[in-house]
Amino acid sequence: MSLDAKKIRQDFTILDQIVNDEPLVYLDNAATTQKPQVVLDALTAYYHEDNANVHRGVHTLAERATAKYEASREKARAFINAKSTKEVLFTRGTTTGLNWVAKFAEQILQEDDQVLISIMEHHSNIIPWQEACRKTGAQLVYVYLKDGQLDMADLQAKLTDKTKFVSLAQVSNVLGCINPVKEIAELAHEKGAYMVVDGAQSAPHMAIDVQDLDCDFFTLSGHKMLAPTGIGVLYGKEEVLNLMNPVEFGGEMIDFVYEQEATWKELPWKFEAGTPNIAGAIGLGAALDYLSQIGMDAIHTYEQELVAYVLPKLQAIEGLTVYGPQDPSQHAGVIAFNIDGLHPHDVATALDYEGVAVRAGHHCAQPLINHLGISSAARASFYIYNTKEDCDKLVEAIIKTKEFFNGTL
Ligand code: 7TS
Repeated sequence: MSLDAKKIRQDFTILDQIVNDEPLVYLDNAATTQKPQVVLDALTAYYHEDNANVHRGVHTLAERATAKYEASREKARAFINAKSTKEVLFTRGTTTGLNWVAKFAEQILQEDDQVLISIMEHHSNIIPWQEACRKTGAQLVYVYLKDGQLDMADLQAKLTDKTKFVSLAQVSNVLGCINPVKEIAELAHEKGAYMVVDGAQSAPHMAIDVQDLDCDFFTLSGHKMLAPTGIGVLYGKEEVLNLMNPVEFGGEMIDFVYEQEATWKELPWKFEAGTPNIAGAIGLGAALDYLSQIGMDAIHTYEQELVAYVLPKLQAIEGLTVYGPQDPSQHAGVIAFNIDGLHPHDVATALDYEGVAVRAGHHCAQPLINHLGISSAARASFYIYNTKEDCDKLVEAIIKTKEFFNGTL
């Protein structure tokens, strides 16, 4: 079953605007998505009707705010099919989640241990590991690419008894490839390593079942899946979270505090020090309801249809290079590209003149960009409200841009 993007668009009034005299075509969804009216309404209703701190008061507003906040945790649990809400920690987003996991790694890693990541990782899945390795004397090892995708033979060669953590994006924010993280989790576990999945670019676009993936950790960012900024989820298996020390300390996360020591609350609250992003969590709950109503399988199928439509058109443009897998069926809705002789920033600026919003730069993946032998790339990324007309507009605008810079316009 496919979805009705034109109907969905009606829930996103921001899309209905003119930019540089052209109707807006928003293709920067890998950076952040727009928010549907139901999410904005959930935020407004919370602030209008229920605003209070959570887990503290016995008064009615505090109870309502707490109930809504915890109801969102249950929605997040169901969305990723975690066993229990104890395994669902609210964070600021993927970056925070990965930092917490890398802090846990500092408890485990010893000199000569290894952490295995890939060259396509976002900086959020590189720098926390660099820090953990620097502090413990462990080694950060990279898996490289084959045909624009993760090289599984390289991964298998580098996954050894020394490997204590494997941490990979399920979908690359530049290459758009989908990594077989379930298969890799099995390989990692055979070697006794923890499996960490960066789901920032996958959770918004496909059904996630952490029990089926059998990963130890999974991160997502609300703002990339219709929710507000500043809210995300770190999933961890209960038995693993029980081994993990809290990263932040303070109010909300304690049971008893004495002059020299304190005891922590149980999971998941022992990780959530301080007043949390209550409105953000409630907004995330509304976003997850909205996505679930459409259906994550329908979303995945629809985006694959868009990619199957637009990728060949882009590949057919002379001088245009698409990075990542060339086969549309293996390419998620993130398409990074360059045009011979044109700087991607100029391309993005020219596309903006046509109302088409894309991102240009290193996409917080400098090691990958270096590995590809380029300094930056332009990137179009799609979501549920994008249509084939948006794809046509992108292709037309790129051709116009090429002609403009070639002096033929
Ligand atoms: N991991 C991946 C794969 C990402 O794409 C991003 C954000 C992050 C982690 C970090 O997420 P955050 O919500 O904590 O910032 N990616 C991008 C991007 O591609 N363009 O802007 C942000």
